[in-house]
Amino acid sequence: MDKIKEKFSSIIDGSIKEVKDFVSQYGDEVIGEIKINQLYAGMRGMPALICETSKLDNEEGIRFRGYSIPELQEKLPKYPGGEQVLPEGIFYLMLMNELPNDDDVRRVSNNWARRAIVPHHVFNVIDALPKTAHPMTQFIAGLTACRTESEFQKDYREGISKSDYWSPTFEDAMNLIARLPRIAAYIYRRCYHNGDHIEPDSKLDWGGNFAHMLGFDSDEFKEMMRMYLTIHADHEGGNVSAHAIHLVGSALTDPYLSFGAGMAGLAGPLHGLANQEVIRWIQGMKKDLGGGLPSKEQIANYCKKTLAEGKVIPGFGHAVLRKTDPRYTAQREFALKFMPHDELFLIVSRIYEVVPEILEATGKIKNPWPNVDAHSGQLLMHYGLTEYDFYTVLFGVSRSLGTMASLVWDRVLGMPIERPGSTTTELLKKKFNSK
Ligand code: CMX
Repeated sequence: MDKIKEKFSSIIDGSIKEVKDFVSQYGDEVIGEIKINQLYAGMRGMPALICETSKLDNEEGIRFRGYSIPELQEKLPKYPGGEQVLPEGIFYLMLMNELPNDDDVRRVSNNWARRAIVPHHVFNVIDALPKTAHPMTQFIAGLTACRTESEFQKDYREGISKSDYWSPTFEDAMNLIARLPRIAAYIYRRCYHNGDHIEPDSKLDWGGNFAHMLGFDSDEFKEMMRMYLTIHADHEGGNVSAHAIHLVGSALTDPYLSFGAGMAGLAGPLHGLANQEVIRWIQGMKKDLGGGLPSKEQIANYCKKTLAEGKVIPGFGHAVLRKTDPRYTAQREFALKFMPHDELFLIVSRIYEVVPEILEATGKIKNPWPNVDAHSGQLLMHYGLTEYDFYTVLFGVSRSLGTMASLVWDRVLGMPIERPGSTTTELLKKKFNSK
């Protein structure tokens, strides 16, 4: 057993007992009520899931195992000589519920580098798709093709006991995380660089190596990638991608297919695909206005036009958050430091000054503030990663960190198959009309 797994296995018995004791003591307590309008409104605000890795506060934003993004920027280990924290660290924290030290993150990096070999048929599956297929289609095809390697699926067929499910899930989760950058980079180079692929550099960290395989070798881009992969890692359990992974995983589907289900959710424009939509929307605005830095008034008019056409302004709003997303702020701080005069950054900043007031004036939008996707494309465009159809794949690579740590915990805690009840409008009407 490798050192990370050994350490993880040493903490799980205590956690299982803690949860069992808690549920047996407080299992009948009530934590909320369900209103009819919540059933018709995407279950907003309904506490219905356990997700140990992170928790979203509507005013403050995300906390990973209790730590906010600014706190983690202080506390997590950084790449030697760098200023941005390593995504390996946030994974370690979410998995172990403990802050890592430098050795811990180095061990995670090395562990993933050892696991990173992608079986050849995965590339063949991707190559069978036209290059014009959306990168998320190729990503889902590639990562689900890795299922041939699933330890969980193999052990289940061989009759593994329930209490050991976590172990092959851990193996699959670690292998999947390790392999995703290679699969993603393969798609990127295939679609946009004539299939001129770049071999991994196993001496680099997970994010640095990903940047390298994409073809971006500057230290600054690597730092940006580490930050990007860290802040997108998890957003509690109820968002579409995390929830889909948990839900599908609850049927004891292996981690590869479960993660594929989540990525199908991430590929929706109201969720992760919004990161590409933001850049598409800004480019549409620039085209309409003939280029250059649009004035506040021009941005306002373009927003109003978008709304009048019955479309959303991508990158703004959130189902839970009610303030500027701290993931937006982290990216803005990075841009202020490394590219304060970049024209697209100036546009993104101006949009931030204009859009909330316009959205607020509609009277129906609960959160007029920017979310993570309002900023991420700008950073990538700055460094020349301009093929925005690819952006959601980057989000997906990062999202593996939180969702795979969660899935391992689901198996540790023996989370049962998820099966909420549903009702019909007819039945509800009968119940309440008779009152
Ligand atoms: N532009 C225009 N209208 C918006 C809007 C926006 N950015 N955000 C919300 N609205 C609208 C909703 O479509 C809804 O309209 P109807 O009542 O006509 O259906 C109304 O305002 C109320 O919505 P809400 O309760 O404030 O928001 P929801 O919880 O329903 O939806 C979200 C949240 C993110 C889907 C929505 O704000 C949105 O569509 N934003 C733009 C897309 C986006 O940036 N998504 C990325 C989110 C982060 C992520 O997952 O990556």
